[in-house]
Amino acid sequence: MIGPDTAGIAERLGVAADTATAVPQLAAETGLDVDAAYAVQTALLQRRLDRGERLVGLKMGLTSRAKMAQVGVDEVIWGRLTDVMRVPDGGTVDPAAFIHPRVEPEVAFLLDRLPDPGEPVGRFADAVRAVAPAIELIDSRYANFTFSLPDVIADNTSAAAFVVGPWSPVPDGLDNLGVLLEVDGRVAQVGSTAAILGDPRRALDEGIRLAGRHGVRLRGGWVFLAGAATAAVPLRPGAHVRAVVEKLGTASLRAAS
Ligand code: OOG
Ligand code: MG
Repeated sequence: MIGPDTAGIAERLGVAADTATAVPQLAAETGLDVDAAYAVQTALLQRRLDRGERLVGLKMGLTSRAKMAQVGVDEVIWGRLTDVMRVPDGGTVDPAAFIHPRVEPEVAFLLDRLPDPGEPVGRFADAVRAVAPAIELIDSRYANFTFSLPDVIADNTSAAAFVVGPWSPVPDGLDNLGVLLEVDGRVAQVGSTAAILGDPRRALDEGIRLAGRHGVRLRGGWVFLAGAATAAVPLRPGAHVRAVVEKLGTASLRAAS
């Protein structure tokens, strides 16, 4: 049997992102399973590397119940971050460059010394140099922000842009810090880092394990997004967004009007 056309699907999703034009879901129609979907994601990354982007990290998706419930997919997933997706803290994005952008509050890790795949992380503080509040801007390339598990994996887990706030040394506990997402000074979402797999440190074990299955090894110097602690909210033109994580501070982003 001929497998799904990985390169063709990656091209469709890549063009959808480049032109901010939604496409219909394609996993069911093309027989894409989870493994093939990660192959599409790798081809999408290659398309970015071919035009000069650099791989700078990895993001986890659906590590919280709030996120799983919002999109109706209940498996932890991971995707790739490139330098072009990074927006400086306090920076501005053009919402017209995206299809239906949403923002969500996250915790970022700056990776340090990573164990080999299959080895336990050991001391989290050895593997992670610093932590920061972060905002992820997600933008599903599928119409109506609706997708199946292989669809969202193929679409690089809706990754579109991210902001990392000021780095801090790893605090003693990361497992129960209050998280707020504010839009124009009003609280839009409230949560806790406990929502992220019970403790965002677990997201790193999962990232090492799940990416390792596909031959991807995390690297020192990479940014690692542990996944959103709350549901995402639509990013409207002109909005000012802040993610506040207790003890870690604030990351912010503006949408041009
Ligand atoms: C999938 C990406 C999920 C997170 O933090 O849970 C994600 C989506 O919601 O479109 O980035
Ligand atoms: Mg996210």
